[in-house]
Amino acid sequence: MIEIQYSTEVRAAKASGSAIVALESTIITHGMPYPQNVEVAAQVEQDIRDAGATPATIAVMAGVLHVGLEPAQLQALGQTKGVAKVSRADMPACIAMGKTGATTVAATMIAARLAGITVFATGGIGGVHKGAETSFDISADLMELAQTPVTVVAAGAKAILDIPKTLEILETQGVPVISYGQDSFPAFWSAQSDLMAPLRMDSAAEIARAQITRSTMGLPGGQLIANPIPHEAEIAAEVLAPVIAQAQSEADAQGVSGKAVTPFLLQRIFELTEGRSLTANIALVRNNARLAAEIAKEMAALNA
Ligand code: PSU
Ligand code: MN
Repeated sequence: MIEIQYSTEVRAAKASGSAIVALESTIITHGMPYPQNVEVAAQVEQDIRDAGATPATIAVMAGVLHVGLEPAQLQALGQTKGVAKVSRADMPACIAMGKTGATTVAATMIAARLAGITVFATGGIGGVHKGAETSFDISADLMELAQTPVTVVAAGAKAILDIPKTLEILETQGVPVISYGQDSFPAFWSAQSDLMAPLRMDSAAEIARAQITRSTMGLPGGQLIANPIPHEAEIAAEVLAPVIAQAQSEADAQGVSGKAVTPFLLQRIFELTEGRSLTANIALVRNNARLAAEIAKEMAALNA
């Protein structure tokens, strides 16, 4: 077995069988600037505690897989420059080479499964990029959802992605895509979109039962919970469309490719909206953390 370093609170929660929510670290190192990244990460952890669950932020630090970070470790990660972004393909190499890496949705799911954690909150997942028909750029997050039994709570997918194609891949891979409390698939900065979600659930208990039923049937994989952004934090799609188009055309012009694409687009959108995108991002991540805590509590009760 791979060595896992647990934080004090996660070790205690595991010992008592209480609810734990995994959190990714790419959002800290590649998704938001310092110092807001550390402030938001700590706030999201506190939201999970306030909701009665234990947060487990996941990262590789100096070759050790951490599940739960102590406050000083979170600070250190948030300030380190040039941290690698690690997904399924690079996490084992990062550990083997003794390096530090921030985990994507895919890598966080893998670590959560190793640690026996079944619920994970984030902002947005990776997906099928615009122009994927020529670039073939499809996030490993989608294939991870098909094979690793973790329920991922996100606010839908960003319009930097081709959302219809992202939903098609998830369907092909047999991943349940469940909108929480509404019929349409939320579009990250907007609560509503004109796409229907394949499934809808209105309670954390249903979501927990669906994941457990999936595993009991011998089906591998998790589920994607699409939780709409709170109304007061929404940004209209018309405001963001030109910003996203500009970020995308800069990425194309500069030949940005591979795993650099998503961080490049997120950074440019942050700059072009003068931080407005960040305010919305914070509100939706906190909202996802609260729902994930409720799901994790239901799972813990069902597994007790
Ligand atoms: N989408 C967002 N915010 C993010 C990411 C995606 O709206 O922070 C990050 C997540 O860590 C996600 C990763 O798992 O980017 C996807 O990268 P890629 O497209 O290279 O797989
Ligand atoms: Mn990619």
